[in-house]
Amino acid sequence: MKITHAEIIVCSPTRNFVTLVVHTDEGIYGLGDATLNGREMAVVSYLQEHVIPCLTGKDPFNTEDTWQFLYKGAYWKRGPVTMTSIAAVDMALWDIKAKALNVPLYQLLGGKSREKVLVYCHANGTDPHHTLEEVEKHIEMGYKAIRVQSGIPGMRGTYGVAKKGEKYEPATPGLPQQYEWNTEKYLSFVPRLFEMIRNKIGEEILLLHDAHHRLTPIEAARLGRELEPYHLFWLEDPVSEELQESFRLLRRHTTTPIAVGEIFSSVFDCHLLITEQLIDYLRMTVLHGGGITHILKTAHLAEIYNVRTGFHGATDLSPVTMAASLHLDLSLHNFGIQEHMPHEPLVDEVFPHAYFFAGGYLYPGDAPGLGVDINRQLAGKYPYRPAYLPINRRDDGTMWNW
Ligand code: KDG
Ligand code: MG
Repeated sequence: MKITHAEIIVCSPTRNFVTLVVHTDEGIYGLGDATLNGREMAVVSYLQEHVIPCLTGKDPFNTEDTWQFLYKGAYWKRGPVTMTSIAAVDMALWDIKAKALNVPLYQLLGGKSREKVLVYCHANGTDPHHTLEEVEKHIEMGYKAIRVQSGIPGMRGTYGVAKKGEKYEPATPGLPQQYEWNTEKYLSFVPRLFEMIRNKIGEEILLLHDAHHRLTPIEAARLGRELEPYHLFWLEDPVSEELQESFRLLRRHTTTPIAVGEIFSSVFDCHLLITEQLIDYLRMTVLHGGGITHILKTAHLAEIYNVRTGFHGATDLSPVTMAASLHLDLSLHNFGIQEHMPHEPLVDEVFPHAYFFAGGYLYPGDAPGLGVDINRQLAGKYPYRPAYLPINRRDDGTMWNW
């Protein structure tokens, strides 16, 4: 089998997605997600100008060699644009291989290690009362694990919280929206929020929280320690990820489990975190972490050090990534949990898929390959719209992590 050509489909059915379609001389094609939220066209250009011309004539079964060709061959290794582009090709090739062999992808990744994939959803409220309502609503929907984010009294908006009644959507058309940040108000509020939620719902539901890179290590240590009585499943992105060593300080002070990695591009962003056992869950995804080929290696390293996976699954990752994640989730021994932020119905229509949700779990389905397709005609009706992630500033105007 040979790759004949590849094409990129950019569409915006409620939000932007970049999809790579790799075609072969046997008529089988594979899909890869290439969406880098807020920087979409950089990946489009990288693929179009520098990657697609090199794919023609390659055997799509040689996933390892093609990965190394694109990684080593670029000379400029790593970085989100490069690794997202490589990931898109890698996903598409694994999709082709599994389709050609007429098996669901998980069969090529070790088969089933479990029957179903535990997921967590988002409960985002404008205030603690609304947040509790959202938690209770999601418990009724069958979720067994819930990420809890709440508006903070005295602060105008915070990470993860939309206006009441609206869905949370970080990327917005136009120039970046500005949010405000106050560490002191946040730190005194969050433990009280979790105390209230635990008192109302009891111990059974798993609770998670995302600090979205905003604290210093010692501030994060205080938060982790004060949250201990409420037994979080994880505290995500407590500090900025660039400095792996900073997790040593945090780890010394708290038993609250730590999750990190949705912005990681490769194993070299987390080798220290894994080998020193500074984290409990790795959030690096197939999409931004170099594809199935590279995630497999990273997850296997993590397994040795008792670090489990918790793949990023926000709505800016297309159903192609969700499918790839679910095949990995089903097969990796050290799977922990999968994020599930359901796409809008229109997105599911543009990307018809075999995976489905039932009773707090996702199932990848048994369609050959990834089990996702793209409806080109429908996608064509929703052209790309430039959109940005928000930015964040402290009360005095200092730029902060969003
Ligand atoms: O594009 C950025 C989002 O994917 C990110 O803000 C979502 O933090 C996030 C999460 O945990 O899902
Ligand atoms: Mg996050």
